[in-house]
Amino acid sequence: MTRTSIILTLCIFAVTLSAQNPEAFPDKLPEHKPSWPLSAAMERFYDQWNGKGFEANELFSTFKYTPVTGLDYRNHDGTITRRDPSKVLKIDGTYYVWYTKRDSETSAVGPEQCSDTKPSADWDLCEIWYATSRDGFHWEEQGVAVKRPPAPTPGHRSVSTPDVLQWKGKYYLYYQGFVEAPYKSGGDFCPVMASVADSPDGPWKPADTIVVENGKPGQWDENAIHDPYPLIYKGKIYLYYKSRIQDRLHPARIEQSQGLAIAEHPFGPFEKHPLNPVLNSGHETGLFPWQGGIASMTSLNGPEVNTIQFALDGVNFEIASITEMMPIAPGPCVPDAFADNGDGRGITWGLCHMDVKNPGLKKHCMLARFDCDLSRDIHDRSFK
Ligand code: AAL
Repeated sequence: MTRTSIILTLCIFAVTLSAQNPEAFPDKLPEHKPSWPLSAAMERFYDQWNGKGFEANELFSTFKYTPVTGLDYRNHDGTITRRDPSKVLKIDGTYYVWYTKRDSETSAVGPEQCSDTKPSADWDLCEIWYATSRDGFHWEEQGVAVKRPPAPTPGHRSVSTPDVLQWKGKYYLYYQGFVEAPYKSGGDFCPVMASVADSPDGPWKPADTIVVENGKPGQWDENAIHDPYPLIYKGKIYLYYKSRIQDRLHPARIEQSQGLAIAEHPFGPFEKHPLNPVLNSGHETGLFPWQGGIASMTSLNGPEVNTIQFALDGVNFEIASITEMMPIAPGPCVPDAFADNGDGRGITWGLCHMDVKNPGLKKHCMLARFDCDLSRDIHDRSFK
């Protein structure tokens, strides 16, 4: 019996079981609590089982990863990279995603060897491209969305790490605008730019304005404004972004952290929140509307790495669960209801990028789909 037929048989068995015995997969477990004394952990377990408390286990999930098809890698020689995907939008039945794409003569060669044609880092000499899909697994690259503008407009060296906002019938892309090769002067410096289009297929009218500047010297976000991530929340645009706080105890170690800037209009003005940074860990931003607040997939760096965090006010985040996530945080698929601030029901899949680490292959990234159960619909959080 082939693997496929085994899987098919198991699927048929599962469907048959549920069809014959609807109790086999109840969507709500019966109220239950044992009569014997319980430890604190088991009190929490039965509270959650019985739908009390924060139902923190709604934000527990495993993650499953599947490389996407349709986006070629040219034999992994590092000349092509696709990375830092945006959240996925579903528009008229088609899924859209935007991402960083580099197609250069070599893989990244570092700041000393880089040139106008040789990238210093994987995200140097990049453009913002986009792709569409009907199922989230098989994608078709549609072309460039935002090219590098002419110097001296920020982004003339590289535009990277996009995210997308659907607002009042228009589409906005936010991305990092590099004016020099990353690490050339020791840093990964860039402000956040924005572009607008009437259709997700463009054309995108490049904005030559910076919408979120680096912080002033001494401020937590003076070194970088990365990974812009817009969400609609309380009728405003909440733009989360990553920066770095110099770790005073270990100056050689810089910790990633995430902040928030809020605006009434997609091109700003954006006001940075006085409590920034609002997350003390994480790397790429990956957030979604959840139960009237905002949840964050906090991965890769920091003391609270690999946690799902929640803030009812979108600012004061608490750890809601721990989970194993890809080292590179995903850009979640926000349900169709994204435009009206998301329905708070959570997410079940999205896209992320995976570093190609096989020995002998040149450094670059490829896009993958992640599946999870960060949603209120399914009680069992262990995604198989
Ligand atoms: C990514 C993101 C930002 C950084 C670089 C490209 O993972 O954090 O975009 O600048 O790495």
